Amino acid sequence: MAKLTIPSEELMVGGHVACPGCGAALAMRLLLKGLGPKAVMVIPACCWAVIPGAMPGTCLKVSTVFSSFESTAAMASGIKAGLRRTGRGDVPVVGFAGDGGTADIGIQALSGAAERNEDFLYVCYDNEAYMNTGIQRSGSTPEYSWTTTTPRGLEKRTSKKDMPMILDAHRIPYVATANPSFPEDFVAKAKKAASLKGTRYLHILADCPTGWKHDPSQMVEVGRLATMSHLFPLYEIEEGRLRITWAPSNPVPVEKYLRAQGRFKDLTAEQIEEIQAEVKARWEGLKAREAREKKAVEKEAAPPEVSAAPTPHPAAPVSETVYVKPSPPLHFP
Ligand SMILES: Cc1ncc(C[n+]2csc(CCOP(=O)(O)OP(=O)(O)O)c2C)c(N)n1
Ligand code: SF4
Ligand SMILES: [Mg+2]
Repeated sequence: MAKLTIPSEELMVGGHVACPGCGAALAMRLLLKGLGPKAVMVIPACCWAVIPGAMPGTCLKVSTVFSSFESTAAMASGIKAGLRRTGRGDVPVVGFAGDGGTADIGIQALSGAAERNEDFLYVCYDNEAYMNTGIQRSGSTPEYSWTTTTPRGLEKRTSKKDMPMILDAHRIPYVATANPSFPEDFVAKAKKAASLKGTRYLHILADCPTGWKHDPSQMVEVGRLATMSHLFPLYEIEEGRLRITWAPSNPVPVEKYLRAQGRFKDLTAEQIEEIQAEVKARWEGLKAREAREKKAVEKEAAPPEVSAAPTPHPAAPVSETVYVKPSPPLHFP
């Protein structure tokens, strides 16, 4: 019998108020299984600021701090510094934001924190639009997608920002993609990310039946098609070295994924062909990079007569905030 690798402990319990079939809800449930009960979540304005339920109730059994939309990474950096200062540096701090809060409005704080290699995990659950405020397009909305601000006939005409690769360009210790439709791979990456130091980034494809326009019962299947078609590949980049963690040997046509969703209802055959060609080119780029980096590592491990290959990018030092000794407290009468 196959051994189950996903912990049975539930850190997200009943009572959440997400729509039926919400991929972001499943993503949080799986993520917490990988992180464990000590995690402190920092959540900005997004669906997940609402999903836990009305105060004082919450479906989350971990500490949660709500940040302003743009400051998730800054707040996570500060919380981690405070925990370190008070001798609790082992507590994992996790920013958990939507694609709007990551690719658009929070990108400055995230980029700054990643450049300093602040010690936290940042998770973007990417439902490819500003869902909480009514399905407006974000920088992560894919080309030709319908949203309320890219209506029929005026669908989005620019590509989705490639956030994992943008974070990889910051040379942080760990970047990975994950998909709740592949739970073992998902939880393994959450666990690994939690075990590392420095800035770690997890990019999750989070189906939103409300905005993607399909029946909620199809959430897991639509997510599967995203990876089965190579449109959302599963990979991780550890210390600059990319590894594809799971891939189908026979990808399904990307049309199957697109046709399963109302937001792509009006796509023409030519547009689908264009998307298919782009998916193929990106996939081949990933495969080529994986092969190149594997070869470099093998060369490095070879006996000394083989010329030493350059190591993948060196890890930046983990940011340790320098503290100025506080001056004695002021006493007011
Ligand atoms: C500075 C600021 N601008 C706008 C808003 C309004 N707002 C709240 S949630 C949200 C959408 C968030 O989108 P995303 O980050 O993709 O998360 P999702 O809602 O899709 O889960 C917006 C625009 C806000 N709260 N603060
Ligand atoms: S709008 Fe989408 S992301 Fe938000 S709770 Fe509903 S299904 Fe989830
Ligand atoms: Mg979103």
